[in-house]
Amino acid sequence: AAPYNHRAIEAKWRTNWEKKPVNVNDGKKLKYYCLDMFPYPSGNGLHVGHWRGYVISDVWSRYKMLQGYYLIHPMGWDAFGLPAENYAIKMGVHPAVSTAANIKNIKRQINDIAAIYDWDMEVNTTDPEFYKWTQWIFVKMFKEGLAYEKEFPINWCPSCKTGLANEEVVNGCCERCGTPVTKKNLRQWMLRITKYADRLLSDLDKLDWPEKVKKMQTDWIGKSYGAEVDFPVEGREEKITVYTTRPDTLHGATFMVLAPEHALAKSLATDETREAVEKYIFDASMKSNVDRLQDKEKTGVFTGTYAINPLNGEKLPIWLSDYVLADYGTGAIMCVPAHDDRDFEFAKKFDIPIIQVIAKDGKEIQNMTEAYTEASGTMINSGEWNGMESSVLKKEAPHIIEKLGIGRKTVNYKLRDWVFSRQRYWGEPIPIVHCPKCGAVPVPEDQLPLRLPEVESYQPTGTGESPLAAIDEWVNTTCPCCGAPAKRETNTMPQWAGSSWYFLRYVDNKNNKELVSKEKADKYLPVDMYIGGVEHAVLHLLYSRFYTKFLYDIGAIDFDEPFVKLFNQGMITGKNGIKMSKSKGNVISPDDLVNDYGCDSLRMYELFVGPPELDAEWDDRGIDGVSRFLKRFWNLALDSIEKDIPATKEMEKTRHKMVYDITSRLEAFSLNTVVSGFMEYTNKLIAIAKQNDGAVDKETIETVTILLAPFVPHIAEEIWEKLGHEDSIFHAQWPAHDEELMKDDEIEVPVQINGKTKAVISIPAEISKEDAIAEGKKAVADKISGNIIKEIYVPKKIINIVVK
Ligand code: ANZ
Ligand code: ZN
Repeated sequence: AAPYNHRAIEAKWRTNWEKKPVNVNDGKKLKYYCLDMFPYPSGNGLHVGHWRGYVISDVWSRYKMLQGYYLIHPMGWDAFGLPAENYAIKMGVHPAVSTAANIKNIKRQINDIAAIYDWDMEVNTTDPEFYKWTQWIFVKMFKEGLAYEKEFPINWCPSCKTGLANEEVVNGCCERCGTPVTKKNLRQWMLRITKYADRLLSDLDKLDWPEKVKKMQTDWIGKSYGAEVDFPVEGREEKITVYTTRPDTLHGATFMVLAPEHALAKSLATDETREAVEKYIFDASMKSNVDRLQDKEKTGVFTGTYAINPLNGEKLPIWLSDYVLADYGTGAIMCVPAHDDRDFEFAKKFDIPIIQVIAKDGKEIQNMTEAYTEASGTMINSGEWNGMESSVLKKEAPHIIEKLGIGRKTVNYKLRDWVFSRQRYWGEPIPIVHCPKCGAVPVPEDQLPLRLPEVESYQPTGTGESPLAAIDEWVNTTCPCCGAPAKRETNTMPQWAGSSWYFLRYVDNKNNKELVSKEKADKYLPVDMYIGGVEHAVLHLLYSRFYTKFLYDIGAIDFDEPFVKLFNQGMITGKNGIKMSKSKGNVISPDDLVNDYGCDSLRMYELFVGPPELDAEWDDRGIDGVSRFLKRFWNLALDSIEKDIPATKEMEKTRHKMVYDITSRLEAFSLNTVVSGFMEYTNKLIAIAKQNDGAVDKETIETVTILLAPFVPHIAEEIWEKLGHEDSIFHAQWPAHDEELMKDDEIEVPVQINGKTKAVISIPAEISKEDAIAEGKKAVADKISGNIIKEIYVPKKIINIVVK
């Protein structure tokens, strides 16, 4: 047979597919939407690690096509964001220019994968025709009260004089210049994602997602039940409300701590403490969140003022400490050092009394050395509550507190509203006009998109405003409401804005009337399978669910979850598990491998390196094995086509077993074992061919070729053509197996004990020695007496059990 020439074959089919696309919508087929997390078009191009995800999604897509679906498999660009902006600051190249160049390069590389993307559906988040709808969603949210303004302490780099997103703070320092990051109160746009907390939590049940990701979202939303308790302040009118999940421990409170940012913090100081209190508040404001959350030694300052425990009238000193967060619960806590680790540490350090109120086995501990944090045991030192079981009291206490009129039961979430503004240039302008009379007024929907204007300098201004603030003719406008002179909002949206809804736009990307038409949304949405890295478990995947639910609520779409099924692929790493990156110099580019071995071999090898959900170390050498396998199959196929022999029983059986095995492994997403399955079965077919004039029947070759097509589309098309087909292999049907034909032939063998036949049993001809002996022993179990000293199976002839 002619040798396998990957270059010629791959070039030929690339041209053919371009001329005649294989994924066609005849209007009758069911749709299947397989989505990749769209990439950020970075200047570094793709490495073999990026290939993995795209190959996985392409294999799955082509498999679905062969099952008869019309495939929605789009690709686009998440192109706003920091790297393009930093590059602009450094090189003076407009982000749009560098982004366009990067897209061009990555698109070329993606084409090398032979992924079957529908480029007619392409979107780019920085295209005004796209971000028009990103802005439209914001306006809708604003009108529904979900977008609002708030003063908020954000990460602040005192050297770059700019606000930073959490992702831009690396180890407590500014990503750009390395200066330690502090906090600054800035007016921010917020999105009220907390309003959706309950639905985001309960609807996780509907999703066919990895349990790990569901758990991460559940923890991130962090729903907990507890109580708010109001503590009077000695000698003052105000009460301080604390949030606690452990109201059962109320008798054990020995002090109270407020976050330094708490509204009352400053005013609680007395003449003696004022200086120390103000210094503490100032110092805390200079600390980054990272520092505060890290478990360093506790710090704090006594305000000089006392609160009264509303349950028993005890006096509690009020302290300030930065281990209490301003934006969780009420920003104030009652401290029960006997039963909370942080409170225990604090009490020890500042010599505050510790009162145990829960006792395991009813015994009080002398000289506690650590907090007893379990909610099980008997209540002690707790007045009327003494003797109660603490786990029972924990549930009842919120009701008791409510009845006593000293507080109320609450549900609390860890989830915070979403800080949605960035003081940067390269993002979607927030479509709001600030009018001195009307306040914040949205840009009228028919005036969207509000285009990002050209600027001279991309450098942040230093005032905590975006570079847009420096463009007077853009900032100064008129109020859409009353016509008075007004100013535009100059903050831009975060990188996540476009990626929260882009998957809806693909299916109707040229619609200039709606975000997506009802008709197309009904036909093609939602996403059936979403494939991408696990690093997006909480942010992107939570934001997308929030946006989808919002769009559902305003009637823009008819479904309220975006991604039915989710698959997270593991990372491809360099040697010793080190992440591939340009700075580490361990990047392996696919370009040379494609040239030397071909796209088909590289695709298959990407899957062969390990279970797709796990990280895998890249080792070039393995690709040889895959490439040799393809050559072996090529030769077998061509010889078999030429000889055209009839099928034997064994060929038929092997074919059906293979269909069954490959399909079930594919369904289980066990793609690496699909590849090893191909290798095993091909070896088996080659062995069978050796006994049959060097060939197997054409139907077997045809079937295996279809099974291979999602993995190695070029070589599959070529063999398919040689088999005499005029239409593409991707219009063939995925084969089905026949249970009956898979079965091994049965043969009859005598079962002997010490050489005397005691039974004759029927067993599969290809049975293993162990299984044959086990079957034989079962058949003569009641006739065996004494110890078995030897078991013999002469294949297909006899089973003999030797006893003594
Ligand atoms: C008294 C108490 C006694 C508490 C005890 C715990 C154990 P989760 O489950 O995470 O919601 N807390 C409340 N607001 C806080 C804030 N802003 N910053 C830091 N800590 C805060 O945790 C709720 C518990 O964390 C609350 O219950 C409170 O301490 C603390 F034996 O109140 B607890
Ligand atoms: Zn106005």
